[in-house]
Amino acid sequence: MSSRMTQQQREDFDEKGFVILEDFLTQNELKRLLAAVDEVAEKVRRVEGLGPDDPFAVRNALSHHDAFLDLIDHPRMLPLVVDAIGWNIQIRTTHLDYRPPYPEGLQPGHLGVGDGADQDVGYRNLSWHPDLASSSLFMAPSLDGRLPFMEIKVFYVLSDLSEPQSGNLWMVPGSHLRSPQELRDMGRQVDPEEALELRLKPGAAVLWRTAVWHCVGPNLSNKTRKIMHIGYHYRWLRPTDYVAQDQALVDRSTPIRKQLLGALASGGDPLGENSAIHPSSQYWLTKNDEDVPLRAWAEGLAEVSEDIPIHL
Ligand SMILES: O=C(O)CCC(=O)C(=O)O
Repeated sequence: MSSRMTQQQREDFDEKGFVILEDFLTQNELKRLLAAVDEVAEKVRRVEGLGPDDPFAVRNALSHHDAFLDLIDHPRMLPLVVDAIGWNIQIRTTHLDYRPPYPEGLQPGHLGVGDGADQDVGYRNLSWHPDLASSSLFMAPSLDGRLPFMEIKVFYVLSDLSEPQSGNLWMVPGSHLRSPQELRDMGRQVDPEEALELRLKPGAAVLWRTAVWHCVGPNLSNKTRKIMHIGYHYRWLRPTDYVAQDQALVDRSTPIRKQLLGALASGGDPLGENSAIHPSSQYWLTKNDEDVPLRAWAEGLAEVSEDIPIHL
């Protein structure tokens, strides 16, 4: 695999809205991530007073364990991320979802409609949705009613989701090219023929446009669903998970990681050189290339990958 998407991957990304990478994580990476999930799960249960069979989600997961942090600039994934969305990015969210098998007797609703007892007791993301389309987020429709391209996520599968109804992520291929209003008009009911239940083994990754309509199916298996989404968006948008990351974390990070953590890698004045009279947020329009080291990195990568494929 080269440092950029292959032609097939690019077609999948543009037309279906996602690229599936089976066996992406090594066994060692997977083992470390699963150990981290167990460690964080114990902490969450303690803090939130949850039992072992309760589902939970953690946001800003990168701040809870270095195994999660290391995913944000994963050396084999970052080139694909930058190829997909460019270098002017930061982390929007790092999301761990932990979903044990449904308790006996809990009835799931219709797929993607969110009309069941499972939705009522707090299982999340059961309704078909594109990200960012809620009326309290993206309020002005674009000219053609479709969501502009604002972000991508990488979905990492940590537990076995190769069987149906294991809490799989469902997607409607190509739906990023349709308008969120169409989904609302459909009463959020998607013809199952149009939808795809991603059946993936531990270690798989999916690079996806979050404008794709998606939902989580019920977990009727006997295995806990353990997954992560790492969301990347443009630096001039506001992240979900943080206003500013912990300074000690930023201080111990590489320049590229600092950028991804939403910090200014140079440590310069966030309002630019003339902050008193003509402030110009460097988070919005960067004048100093040192604040966005991914730019030079991406340019170097583009030169290298013209001749020499970098094997993943
Ligand atoms: O848990 C998942 O895989 C999906 C999460 C989701 O739909 C969301 O955060 O918007």
